Amino acid sequence: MALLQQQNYETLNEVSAAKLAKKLHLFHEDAELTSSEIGDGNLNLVFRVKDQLSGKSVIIKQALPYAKVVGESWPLTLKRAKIEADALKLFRELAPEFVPEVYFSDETFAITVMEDLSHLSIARTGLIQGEEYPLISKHLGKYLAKTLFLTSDFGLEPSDKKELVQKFINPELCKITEDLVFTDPFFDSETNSFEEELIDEVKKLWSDEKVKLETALLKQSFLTEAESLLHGDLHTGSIFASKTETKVIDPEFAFYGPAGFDLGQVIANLLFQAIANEGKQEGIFSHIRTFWKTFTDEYSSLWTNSNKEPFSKTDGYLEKVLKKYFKDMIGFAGCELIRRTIGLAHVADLDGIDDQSKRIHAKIKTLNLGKKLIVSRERIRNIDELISNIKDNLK
Ligand code: SR1
Ligand code: MG
Repeated sequence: MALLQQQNYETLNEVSAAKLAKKLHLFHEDAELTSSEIGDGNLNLVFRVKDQLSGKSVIIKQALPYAKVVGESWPLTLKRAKIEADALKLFRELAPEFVPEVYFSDETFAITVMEDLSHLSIARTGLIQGEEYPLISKHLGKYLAKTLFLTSDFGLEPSDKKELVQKFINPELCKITEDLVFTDPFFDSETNSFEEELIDEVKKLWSDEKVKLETALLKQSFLTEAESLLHGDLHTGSIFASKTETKVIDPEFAFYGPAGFDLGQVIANLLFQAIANEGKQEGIFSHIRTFWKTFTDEYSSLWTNSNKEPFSKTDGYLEKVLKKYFKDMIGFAGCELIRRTIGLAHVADLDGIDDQSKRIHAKIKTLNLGKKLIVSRERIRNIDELISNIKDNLK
């Protein structure tokens, strides 16, 4: 097939995706391949190619030169496919049990060929349907302890870390987050989208100088603090799960940023479930506790056993670092709650509430909780205080 000998990008379709898989010798030459486009995200094409004889299958993901969620009017760099493939490979080295294997990637065609995880469900969809993932919080705590510690100045020699910072410069995708998470929802911007019943609450937010000041500081942290290689978009739509397994996918937003950003996205996206369904609150709070405890236990053990920084044995240093991550996590979670409620790219947890008045009520709670977390992040001292603050806000 000519595809990979060409110099120029071309969009795959179901037929050319299957041909590509054959050309890459991912299947036996007698394989009977079927191919279907299964992408339901905001940005990319995703094909599953399967051999009907052996049952073997792979995923071929291709970046489009624009944001699918908006259309061709929003051009987007294809370089993100290389960032994603490189990040998947690195994260798999660091936390193999939680990351799919990459079989092949090509920068020109913006494709990544990887392990098919279709025996698992997208965590957001599963959670909405009432599935339970008893190990997801433990797994995510371990995954983030490893990826955040081992890519930081504590886990790497400074020159190795700087090489990675350079490799993962990702200005266009960072700009999406800078705008859609940290800016647009706090102003009357064209990208925002919300029900008219929310306008009074939204106007309150736009005129809340305290929330805006704290959000500006969180945005500054996102812009300037190259602590660790982040996934950068770690919501429950970027996680495949079952009762026993958890896999983190889609790191196209990866870049060096503040560790608390990934941590905060995880807890905010769990919180959408607690807000949408009161009956699930205790279960979600328990997940958030487990997530933070596992993260701090694993991170502390890496700190003790694998730290490259001579100051790491200094009394109180680890505690200071974890305290900073904790307060950043809370603030970034607040921003994520707000942006997924009134900005661009909502979540099905809230938008899927059919009853209009329940949905509006849930969204108002989300906005208020988001604001509360942003402004009180410095005062909340530990995970129990965080949960009790959240409970008070969801009453
Ligand atoms: C234009 S991209 C919109 C959102 O989709 C991605 O998953 C990120 O969350 C981004 O903010
Ligand atoms: Mg994504």
